[in-house]
Amino acid sequence: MNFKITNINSKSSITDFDKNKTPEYAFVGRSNVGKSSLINFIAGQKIAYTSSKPGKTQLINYFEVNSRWNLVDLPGYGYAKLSKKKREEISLRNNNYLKKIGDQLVCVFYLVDIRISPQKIDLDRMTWLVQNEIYFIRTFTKCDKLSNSSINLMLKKYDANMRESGWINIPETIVTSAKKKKGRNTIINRIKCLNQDYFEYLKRLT
Ligand SMILES: Nc1nc2c(ncn2[C@@H]2O[C@H](COP(=O)(O)OP(=O)(O)O)[C@@H](O)[C@H]2O)c(=O)[nH]1
Ligand SMILES: [Mg+2]
Repeated sequence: MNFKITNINSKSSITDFDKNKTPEYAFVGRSNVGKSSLINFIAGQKIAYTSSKPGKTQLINYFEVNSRWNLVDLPGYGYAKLSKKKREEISLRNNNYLKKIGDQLVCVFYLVDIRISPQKIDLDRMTWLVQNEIYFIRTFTKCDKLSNSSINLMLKKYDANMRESGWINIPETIVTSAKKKKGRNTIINRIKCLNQDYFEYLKRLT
């Protein structure tokens, strides 16, 4: 499946001008988790800037796909080498976007590195999404780094940890590797389905 990227845009915040009816899919997670790599993998072309140095993307980057929907690369959380002020600014930028955009934000892909046990910052961010009624899919990255049995073990541990932290329903989950090209079809099919639901919802509104 080839996508046509019809527009690329970077902004520090969204305004009413950015609010329209185009469905958006935002990629959220800690710095260096693999957001830009996953976006490039899904798009099938290098559109987002990737780096082995964390903390590079500090703006909200929009990629319009087939003139129909948007992929949104959000700045990463928690990069320790940035100043506290800068980190707070990024966190605020993310929250503003996520809250302001409204129904147009169809789904957040919340990225977590499959090798790392649950971090407070990730659980807090996912809780925040639930509290703000933002639908998200827990998306594990870099699964090429582990064997299949270790992947299953990490998933089980992550779920157990979430339950211990009070989660009753474990979020929908996708396992990916941009490097080994795993999970693209699952994500694309999910986006297709959600796009369909979203456009039907828009029709019902009019
Ligand atoms: N092994 C492996 N490395 C990855 C994968 N995805 C990203 N990376 C690496 O992780 C680092 C950060 O990736 P990037 O996409 O820039 O992360 P971002 O800061 O979340 O946008 C880079 O060195 C990537 O090459 C993956 O699926 N497998
Ligand atoms: Mg990035």
